[in-house]
Amino acid sequence: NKHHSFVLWFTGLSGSGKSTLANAVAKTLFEQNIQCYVLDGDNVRHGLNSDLGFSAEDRTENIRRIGEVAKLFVDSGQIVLTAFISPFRQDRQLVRSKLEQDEFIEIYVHCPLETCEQRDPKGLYKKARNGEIRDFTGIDSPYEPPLSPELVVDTDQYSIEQCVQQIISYLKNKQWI
Ligand code: GGZ
Repeated sequence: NKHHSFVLWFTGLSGSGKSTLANAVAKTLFEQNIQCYVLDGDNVRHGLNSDLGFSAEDRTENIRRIGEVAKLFVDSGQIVLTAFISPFRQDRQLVRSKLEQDEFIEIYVHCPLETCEQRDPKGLYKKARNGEIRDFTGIDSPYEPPLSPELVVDTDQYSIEQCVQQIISYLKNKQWI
């Protein structure tokens, strides 16, 4: 059962819904007997990248390594979903440049900062506003939105289920799944 291998690269602010979406898309793929794997902060920043923090340099190195790992997955014939803020355009472009056309699907998880800040599931925005955390994306560290992503999903206007369907429809339309 051979299929096209690719990376679904989710990018967006903390609290925009990247991990939730990536895991929901993965669940839908599993239900169709399509194997895939989700890379996110939980399995990468705590392991492979446990030496990295949130300075611009460390974020760039974080994304570079994740890009290399994603490429290994693609080379091994897998579908991989990555859920990292990946705030810098140039860093995402570097990952794209290491993969073939049609192997890098950039998904901009769009959600206004105000909404992310209201959600604040881990209380990190509050800490960033209080000055307890420095270099927090959207507060005192930049986020550069994609200029021409393959997909934009809006988690402020649409439900997770609707966003998942948008992504699945895109992949079906390409006849990749
Ligand atoms: C942004 C931070 C920070 C700072 C800790 N800035 O909502 P979360 O908690 O679960 O997701 C955020 C995660 C971001 O890690 P990434 O590897 O995705 O970032 S990057 O792509 O920029 O390298 C947040 C938590 O880590 N976190 N400190 N200062 N997010």
